[in-house]
Amino acid sequence: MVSNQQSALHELGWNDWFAQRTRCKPAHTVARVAAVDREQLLLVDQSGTFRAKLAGSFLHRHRLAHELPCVGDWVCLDRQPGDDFSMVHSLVERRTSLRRKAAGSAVEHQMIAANVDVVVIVQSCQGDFNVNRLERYLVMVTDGGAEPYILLTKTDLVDPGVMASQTAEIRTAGITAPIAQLSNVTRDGVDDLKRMLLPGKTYCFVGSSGVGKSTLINHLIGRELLETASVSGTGEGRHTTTRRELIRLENGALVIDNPGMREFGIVGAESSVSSCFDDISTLAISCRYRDCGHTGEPGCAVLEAVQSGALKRKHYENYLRLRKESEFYQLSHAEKRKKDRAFGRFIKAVKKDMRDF
Ligand SMILES: Nc1nc2c(ncn2[C@@H]2O[C@H](COP(=O)(O)OP(=O)(O)OP(=O)(O)O)[C@@H](O)[C@H]2O)c(=O)[nH]1
Ligand SMILES: [Mg+2]
Ligand SMILES: [Zn+2]
Repeated sequence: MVSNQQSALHELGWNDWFAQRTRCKPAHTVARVAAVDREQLLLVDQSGTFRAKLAGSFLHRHRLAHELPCVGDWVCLDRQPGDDFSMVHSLVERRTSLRRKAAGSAVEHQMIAANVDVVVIVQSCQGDFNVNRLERYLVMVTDGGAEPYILLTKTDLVDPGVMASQTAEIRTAGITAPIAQLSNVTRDGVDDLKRMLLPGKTYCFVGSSGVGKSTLINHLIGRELLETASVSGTGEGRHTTTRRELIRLENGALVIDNPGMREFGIVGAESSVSSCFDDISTLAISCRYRDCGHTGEPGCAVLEAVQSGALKRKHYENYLRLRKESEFYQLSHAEKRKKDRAFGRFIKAVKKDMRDF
C-alpha cells in the first residue's frame, strides 16, 4: 500500500505533491527510478534497490521516448516475492522534468531526468566557461521547473582574477542564479557545496564532458564510485560517464551524474526564455508596443539599449536565438509540416529558376 510506504519514501524525495497525484492501484507500491538500462530499470524504495521491467500494457500505451520512465521518475509497480523483475504499470506525474530536443527530430524530446529539485550547471573555469551556453542551460532548467545552480570547477587552473571576472560576466548577463566555485584538486569549495545539498532533495549535475562532474560526485560520496577520466591539455574530455544514476549521499541528498552534453536543443515555452533574460524583460516594459518583438519595432527599449551599449549585443543575440528555437519547437506537428512543405516548394522554385536562368 502506498500510504504505508509514504514516510519512508520521503528520504528518497517523495512528498505530498506526488502523493496527491498518484494513481497507483491498491495492490501496487511506488518506487523511484535510480537507473535505466534499455528495457530494464533499477528501482529504489525503502527496502533498497531492485530490478524491474515495463509491463506490456504500459509499453502499449506509451510509445514516445519521453513517456517512458527516466532516472528520477516515480513509478507504480507490482512486486511479487521471488520474482526476478517487478512490473512497472504506470508513471507518477512529473513535478519537474529536465529535457532537451532529441537529435534529428524537431518534435520529439528526450528526457534527461525527472523530479529534480536543483540542476547544477557545471562549467570549468578553464577552457569551458561560456555565458551563452550557460544561458542555454538556464532556459532548459527553468522550462522544466527546477532551480538552477551554477558551479565553476577547476579553480586551481586559473588566477583568482579570472574567477572574479567570470562571476562578473555572469551577473552582467542578468543571470541571478547562485554561483559556486571549487577545485576538485585542492578541494577548495567542495565542503561549501556539500553543505548546500539538502537531505531528500534531488540534484542533477549537467555540463560538458571533462568539467569534473563525476570527480566531484566521488568526493561527495567519499569514494571512487564513478569512473572519471584524464583529459587532454585543452580541458576537452572524451565522454567518460555513459549512464545516469541516482545516488544517495551520506547526508541524505540525492544526486544524479550525467554524461557530458555537447550540443543540445532547448524545448519549451518562450516564457522560459524570457524569464531567463530578466534584464531584457525589464527593458521590454518600456517598449512602445506591448507585443514588441524587439527586432526593429519603433520605440523598442531593448534595441535602444543595444544601440547605446547598455545591453551587450552578444547577450541580445543569444536571447533572439534561444527564443527562435523555442518558438519553432512550439509549432505543432502540422504547422511544421506546412513549413517544411512551403520550404520544399521554395527549393523547387529556386531549382526551376536556376534551370530557366
Ligand atoms: N585541475 C583540475 N582537474 C580536475 C578538476 N575536476 C576534475 N578534474 C579532472 O578532469 C578530468 C575529467 O573529470 P571527470 O570528473 O571525469 O569529468 P566529467 O564531467 O564527469 O566528464 P564526463 O563524464 O565525460 O561528462 C579528470 O581527469 C579529473 O581529474 C579540478 O577541479 N581541477
Ligand atoms: Mg562523468
Ligand atoms: Zn521591444
